Amino acid sequence: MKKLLALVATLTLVFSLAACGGGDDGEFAENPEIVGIESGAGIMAATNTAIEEYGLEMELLTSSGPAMVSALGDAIENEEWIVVTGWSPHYKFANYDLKYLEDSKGVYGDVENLHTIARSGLRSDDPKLTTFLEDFYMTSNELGGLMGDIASSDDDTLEVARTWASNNEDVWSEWFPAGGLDGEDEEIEIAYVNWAEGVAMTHLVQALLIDEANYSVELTMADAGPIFSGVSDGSIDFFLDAWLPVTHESYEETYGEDYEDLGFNFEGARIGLVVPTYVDIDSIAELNDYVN
Ligand code: PBE
Repeated sequence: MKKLLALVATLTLVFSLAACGGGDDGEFAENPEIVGIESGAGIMAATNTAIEEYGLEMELLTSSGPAMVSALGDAIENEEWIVVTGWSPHYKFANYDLKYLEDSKGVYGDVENLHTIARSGLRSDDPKLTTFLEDFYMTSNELGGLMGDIASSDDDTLEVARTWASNNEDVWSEWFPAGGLDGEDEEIEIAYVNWAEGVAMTHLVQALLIDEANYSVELTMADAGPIFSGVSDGSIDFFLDAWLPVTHESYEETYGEDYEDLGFNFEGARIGLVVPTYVDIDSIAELNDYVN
């Protein structure tokens, strides 16, 4: 009986191996989809282009940044194959062993920067705040540390940002103009999308503007489209998470004349399709070989 079971097991193994590379039972058979995020994200548009350009037989699932990370975590726990729309900076690379799939067609562009964009009137209304925002800049280690603290804590995000700020005064003190910044209780509207890097940067700036500069700060979470349009029509003061020149190119084309780009706050960002390292392929072009 044992021998028979062993034989069956061996045959099953042989058949499953044979199935890889185009059989009916590909490794993505359970999940023949790319786990995406919010529909307004540039990476979603890029992924639809990738599906066309590479002729991928996979659906793109619309979800959210946090839901994508939890789908990734669940799949990794079960060692299942999964492919997600991924980007860096992001704490998922610190928590899991992941890799970008090679993009030989260059659909996802090259490395890019995160920019701060502000409503056109902000500079004349509040030149010192504008200078602060121009000087706001984080290195990969700084932002990665803050994002990691937020991801691993159950505390309120603003409180985590406050704690980070109190431990990193040398980082942020340089952003304040000589003579300091006093908002005199002025109300500032900041918008952000539920993307980990933007959540982190936005709550840090909120903490600093409240605690160190006497502003009253309103945060609004929204999708990227309404945010770009809000910064253009002046209902939002600024947004810290504009990915340029590639990911948010279409928003820049539509709204770029109507807001002020205050320059980059982070260098070396990247988007693409991301898989756990145990997923045995290296490129987007290979995906179809493992779909049933
Ligand atoms: N992201 C994170 C965004 C920009 C920030 C890569 C998911 C996007 O694709 O629009």
